Amino acid sequence: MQALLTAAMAAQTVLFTAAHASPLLPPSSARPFHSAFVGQSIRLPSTASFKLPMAAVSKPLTVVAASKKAVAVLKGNSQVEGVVTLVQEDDGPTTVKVRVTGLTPGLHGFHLHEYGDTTNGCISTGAHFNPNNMTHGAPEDEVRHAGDLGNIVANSEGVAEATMVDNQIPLSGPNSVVGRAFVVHELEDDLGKGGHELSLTTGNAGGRLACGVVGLTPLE
Ligand SMILES: [Cu+2]
Ligand SMILES: [Zn+2]
Repeated sequence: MQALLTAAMAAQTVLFTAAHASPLLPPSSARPFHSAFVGQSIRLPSTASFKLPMAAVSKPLTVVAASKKAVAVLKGNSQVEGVVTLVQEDDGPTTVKVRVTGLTPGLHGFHLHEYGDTTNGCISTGAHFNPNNMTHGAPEDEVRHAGDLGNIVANSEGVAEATMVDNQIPLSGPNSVVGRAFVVHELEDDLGKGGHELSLTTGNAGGRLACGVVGLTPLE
């Protein structure tokens, strides 16, 4: 027992002195050799390593600022409700995922309206978002409102699910749709081709069943 303790203490002393002694000894002998090398080799990497951190810093900042995600929770004066999520990478198209429940089976007009104002229900969200002064159309038409996203289709359970990719509803810039509102309608949007007096303004899609304001949400 005594022997073990002494051995352990001795081992500790050896480690201790070794840790202290070794850093002290080599520098005094190595210094004259190293200083000449270190002085020269540091100059080249120092300019290179100055550029690298700057590139590494500016790149992630650009990526973080360019990716945007938003959500709209749709509600109204009926059983109809839903959630819409929007994601945009850089200046690319916006991917819109929609899930609405409580609908009658079939087609329902689905648009982005100009205002995120629901003080008087979905009526106060205004007309279709139309920054380029166009007439109403289908999402794939050249001539359309930016907010024209066509129809969503409800199944026999009254559930409509859709994924849309669109170039006219960005989440940043002058035509950003953040702060505007999605509206789901009572009737089918005729996409401007119904011949009704409302076809070229609203697609004659009828009443507004539910709406929700687009707001930014964390990227996850
Ligand atoms: Cu609408
Ligand atoms: Zn429209």
